[in-house]
Amino acid sequence: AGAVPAAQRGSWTSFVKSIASFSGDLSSMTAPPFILSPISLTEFPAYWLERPELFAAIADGVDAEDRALRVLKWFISTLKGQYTSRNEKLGSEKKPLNPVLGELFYGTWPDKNGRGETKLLVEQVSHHPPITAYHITNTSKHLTLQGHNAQKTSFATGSIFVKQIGHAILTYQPPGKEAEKYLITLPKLRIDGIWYGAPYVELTDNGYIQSSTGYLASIEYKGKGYFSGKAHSIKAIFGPSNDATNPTVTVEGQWDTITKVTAANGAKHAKSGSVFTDVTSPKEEVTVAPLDQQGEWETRKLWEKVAAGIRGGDFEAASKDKTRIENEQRQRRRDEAAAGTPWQLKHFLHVDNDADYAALAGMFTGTGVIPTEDCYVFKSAAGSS
Ligand code: 0T9
Repeated sequence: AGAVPAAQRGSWTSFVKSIASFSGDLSSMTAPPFILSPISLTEFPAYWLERPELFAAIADGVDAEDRALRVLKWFISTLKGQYTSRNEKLGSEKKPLNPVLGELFYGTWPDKNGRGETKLLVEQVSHHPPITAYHITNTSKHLTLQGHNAQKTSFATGSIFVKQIGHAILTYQPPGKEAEKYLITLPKLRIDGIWYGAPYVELTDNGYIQSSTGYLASIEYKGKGYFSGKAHSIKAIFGPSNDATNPTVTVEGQWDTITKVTAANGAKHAKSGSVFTDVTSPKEEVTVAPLDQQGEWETRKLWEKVAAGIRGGDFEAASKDKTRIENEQRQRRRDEAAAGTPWQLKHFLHVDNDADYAALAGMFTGTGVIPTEDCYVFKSAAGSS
């Protein structure tokens, strides 16, 4: 196996074997050093905003159909960052740091060219199973994205299959107008290249973006050897959700480079043959406060020594501080149990079923059964959701 350092081959083989005989929470498994990433999963929601101008541009849509297409455009443009950036930055997909309960990540993208400032807030709302909640706002454009993420993993034929649990809801609410909402469901992942120690993500199956204004984008994800024969292929059909057989716009191509439009006669806001998304230009990483201004629960401060150890090749130091963090967490849980005072989430509220989710999901599943899902909703400064 080319990518695995000679000294770690044995431990990689046993790691892969243990993945194969196990399904559930991969995040808690011990992996060999070469595959460890210094980045915590609480940082991942930042991928949503790495093209801030496309997010802001949703608010500039001239009508509901135009805005729904802009939501699809922004969404597809986030996929490259979400699913290929560890390969680009770290050489392969790597095992992220497993966030502790209450871990926080804050960031911003500055106002530029009138796009407005965007703020990101992330909280690890569960440790077992790991669940990450986030809230992203561009106040001047009246846009909010809120969601949560968890994963269910299984192993078959040499690949890891990841079902994403959770969803995102985008809200556009200009003052004095009724809120427009979009439910975004998340793709499934297949992680290939594991035997070689060079894992990478391919997306599979379907995803949906359902708007409260009645538009649905049905998205199909395929890898090499399927409809276009190319890796990272995507096909999205878009139109009124009550008329799925007559899409007004079809978008096809590669989510990590370019997608193009095929528009039906009735399409008002898209032209056949035009480029829909192009993510070949650089993206814009989130701005985070310097370490000396971060609180002890903030991701980069909390994992400072572990990350430095991983980056600098001092895995003993990394592992020592990781053990310290984990022991502190265990002690904290014991103390909470003894005192009968469970951990309080700082920014989110757990709800058994979010009404927005149920209403929007009910619009496209068409089964008459309204799905339920555990949700985390943002607590505003006033303390309500
Ligand atoms: C939400 C994203 C998610 C998180 C990651 C599966 C994965 C953890 C979750 C789904 C983001 O919006 C998008 C991208 C990548 C996903 C990760 C890829 C990955 O491999 C990890 C899992 C937990 C592992 O670390 C498995 C071990 C790894 C070393 C491969 C052998």
